[in-house]
Amino acid sequence: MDRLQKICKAQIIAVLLAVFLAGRTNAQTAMANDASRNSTSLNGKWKVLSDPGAAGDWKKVWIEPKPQKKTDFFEYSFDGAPELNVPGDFNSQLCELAFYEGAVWYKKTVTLKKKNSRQFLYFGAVNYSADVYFNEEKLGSHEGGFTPFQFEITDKIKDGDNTIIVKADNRRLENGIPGLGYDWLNYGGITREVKIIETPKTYIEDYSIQLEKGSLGNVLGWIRLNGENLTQEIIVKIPELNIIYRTKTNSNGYAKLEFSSKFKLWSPQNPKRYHVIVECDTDSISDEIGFRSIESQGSEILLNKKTIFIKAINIHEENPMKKSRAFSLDDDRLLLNSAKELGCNLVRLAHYPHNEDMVEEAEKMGLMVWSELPIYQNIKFSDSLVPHKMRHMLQEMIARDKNRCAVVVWSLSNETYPGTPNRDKALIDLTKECKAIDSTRLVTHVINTQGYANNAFHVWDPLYNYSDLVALNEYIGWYIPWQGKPSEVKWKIDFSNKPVFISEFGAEALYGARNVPADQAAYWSEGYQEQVYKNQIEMFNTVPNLRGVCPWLLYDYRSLGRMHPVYQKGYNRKGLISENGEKKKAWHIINNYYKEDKK
Ligand code: GCB
Repeated sequence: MDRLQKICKAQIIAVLLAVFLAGRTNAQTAMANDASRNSTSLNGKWKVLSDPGAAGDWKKVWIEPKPQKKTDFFEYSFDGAPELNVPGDFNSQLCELAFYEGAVWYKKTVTLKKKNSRQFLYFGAVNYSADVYFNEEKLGSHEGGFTPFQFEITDKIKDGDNTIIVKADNRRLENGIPGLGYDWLNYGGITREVKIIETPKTYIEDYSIQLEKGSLGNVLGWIRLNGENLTQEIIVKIPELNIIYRTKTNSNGYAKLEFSSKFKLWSPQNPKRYHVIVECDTDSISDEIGFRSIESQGSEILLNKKTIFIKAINIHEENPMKKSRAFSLDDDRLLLNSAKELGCNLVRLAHYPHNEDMVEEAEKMGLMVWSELPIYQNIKFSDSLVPHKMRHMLQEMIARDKNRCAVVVWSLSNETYPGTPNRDKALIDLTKECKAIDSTRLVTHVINTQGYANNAFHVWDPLYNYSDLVALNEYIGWYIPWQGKPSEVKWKIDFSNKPVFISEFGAEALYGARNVPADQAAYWSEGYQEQVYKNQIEMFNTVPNLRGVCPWLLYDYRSLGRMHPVYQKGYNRKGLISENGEKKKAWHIINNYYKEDKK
């Protein structure tokens, strides 16, 4: 068995194990490249019943009996229920659900026909967990609010009306990922698209087509078929390069792909993508794929073998104008155009995988993507289910975006704490797993445990031994006051030969707070925030091996813990832009910094 086959097998075993142990996660991992499949959209209005008393399970609301006798009644009904738009979070659509964290039952009736092909019910994401019923039968469950999943419904479809009922539950779980506490709004519901995807009986379930690590011309990948007819000839075509590559799948439906060409490489300056067609006898699928290499070498980050300085911005998946979770192309473009205007070459999509189109749009626009798992702050690593949930989310994140060359970083965790029982083992195992599934990207952990005293930083967390970047969050000037001149900060970094990336820094400011003291944090003034940014930029010159920075963050965003009644009003105000699109003074500081040519 070659290495790629082993990786593929390891992936399957990991998924099966996670399914077995996590229990709740028995949905299938979504097929690759869902967007190019024949599908019937189930977006639009769905009937909903909110279930704050958690009564729906024992009442079995997925079964909808109608009163037969005069004395019959049932204490629930979707008839007459309000409707919500899918995709979309429920919090922003019904004012009584504004801060709701619990179950909402969704129902959609769809007219279908039995067919000779295969049919899959596909969800782009449901936050946080989903129980899915089809014609009163439970298909299964999924846990994790930010990745796609599917169920095969080929044999369950009836000619005529078919009913889909979904329990979407965004209750926080002690052993959830994220756990109980996080600094963003917990938008719940069917937050991404829903559709029925049709495929041939034996279809191309998954494939990986990217450059081999360190190579500028050699593609190393694999393909996997699903169905009865697993041994088939495979052809990969890239017409623009006259590539017609042939291979054959083995009895497991698996084939390794390896070919070379002289690619025009994808980069922020030239976000070139090629039309790629993958064919077998029974199926054909097309994609737009870019080719680039990303590596860290000593203290450098190399894109296509050339050193690069990362000019990044943190983004939450929220449309600030609509005050809702972002999901549409318009939402994505609003955020990404703002990142471009700021002068960025990378977007850190914090702190969970954002929607699929966001990644694709970033790729088209020449923005590199940092994709992250919601392993955020206090995770209960010692809970026996948590490592399996982590692996499952990792596997789903990579499965969806592995052919997006824009994704250059898999970020596996943010601000976890070394003292947390089982943290190190769980995250080290996860890192190994990530590298085994995808060896082509940088893998990182983001950490905020460095010490800052007497104007000196000590960066020491041993998790950095397993990270390609020393990615650190520091809020000097906001949560921690300066302890000397920014230009004289001293550094002791215990991992001296790795690129350093300041993944978060910043300060809060209310847009328009200009005629107030700019030297006192408690006035939330734009001037104070601006000064923090000026100081930070001075400090950047002191950081050894600094290879990129990433302000926290692009837009002010909703977060319940931000309770100041005058300045915050439920918003984290560290945005460079207000929720109404107004640029704060600090925006210009970073914009100018990013205009400088940095190597
Ligand atoms: C952090 C977190 C980010 C927070 C930010 C803040 O370190 O990573 O999610 O929202 O600080 O504003 O405090």
